[in-house]
Amino acid sequence: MRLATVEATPNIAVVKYWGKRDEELMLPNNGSLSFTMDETLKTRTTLAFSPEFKEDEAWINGEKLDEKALKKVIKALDAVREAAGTSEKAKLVSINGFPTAAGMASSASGMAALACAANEVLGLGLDSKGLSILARRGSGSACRSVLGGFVEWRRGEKEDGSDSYAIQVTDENHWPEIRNVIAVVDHGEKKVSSRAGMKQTIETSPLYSARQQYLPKVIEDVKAAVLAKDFNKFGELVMRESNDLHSVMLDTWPPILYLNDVSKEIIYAVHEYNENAGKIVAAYTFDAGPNAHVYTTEDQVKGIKEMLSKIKGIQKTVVCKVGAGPKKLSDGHLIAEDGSVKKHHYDAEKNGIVVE
Ligand code: 2P0
Repeated sequence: MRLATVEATPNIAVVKYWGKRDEELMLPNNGSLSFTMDETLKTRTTLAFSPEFKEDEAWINGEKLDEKALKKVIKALDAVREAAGTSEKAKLVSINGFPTAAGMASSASGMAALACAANEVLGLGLDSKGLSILARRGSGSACRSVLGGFVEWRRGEKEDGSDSYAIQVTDENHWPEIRNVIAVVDHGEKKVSSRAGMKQTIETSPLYSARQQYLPKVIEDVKAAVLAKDFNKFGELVMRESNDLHSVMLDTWPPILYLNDVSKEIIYAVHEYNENAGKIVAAYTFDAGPNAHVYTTEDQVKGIKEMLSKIKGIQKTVVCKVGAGPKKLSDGHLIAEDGSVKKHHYDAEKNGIVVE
């Protein structure tokens, strides 16, 4: 048996991926931009391969995956096996090093960790481009989490997906003051999955094609604002882009509404906060759910937390910095040498992953 353990972190997009041009290869209709988060929200994954394993098995947050959930993991493992030219079955054990109640999607960090662990354990020798393509096969947004800092997922033009991968625009030290104040509004399962929702949008939203036309310019403008560290410009572009995404979701038939009344309160409160500041110092962005990610700078965190504390319905706030990307671990494996799953859990008080 061979194994490797990697920790990866989620990324929060400021220009969003929504819609595929190829569902099998997970190729997007548009490019996207994100910041990779720091270890506040890490996912640890141990991946093992052995000719003795009879079938693929996976455990996430201590629970063995059922057939339906396992399907997504097997699809990612098949892409790994294809790259490695092996038919060996795998065991995957993964845990989020943050409260599950944080309401954070972990598919990006999980699939990025899987790709990086596969690279190590099977000796694939992939560079960041190869890793990004492999992670993309597991989940589109995961292709951005193989890199730290500020990341661009290039749409690509080729049918085989060989030019659709993420590149680092700036590393985590370029704009170290950037923070993401996450307002956890709801941690329940979403009603419509991203995968189903984006498909439905492409099929039914008349506004979607307009979005596709102007996104390339938005991407260039956001990149320029980040490179110039111009928060005022960055913030406006980010909020307008989030609103645009949620407009096409509402324009979908039947409509998809991820924002709830608390999300809307946050939107109004951020605009009021900026108005009082006389410029844009805080910028909300929402993914496929009601939780707000308020991008800001370090000096504003206290004020923003105060502002959010007045809104009823926010369960907690979590503050993240920009992170450096995945990390290989030499110990702390979640699988023992005999192939059994080690006892492990997340300790909220110590804010860490404990392996017995
Ligand atoms: C993003 N989202 O760019 C956007 C914003 C949700 C809203 O990427 O089907 O979980 O696995 O490729 O990556 C969510 O989509 O979907 C997503 P699949 P994924 O972050």
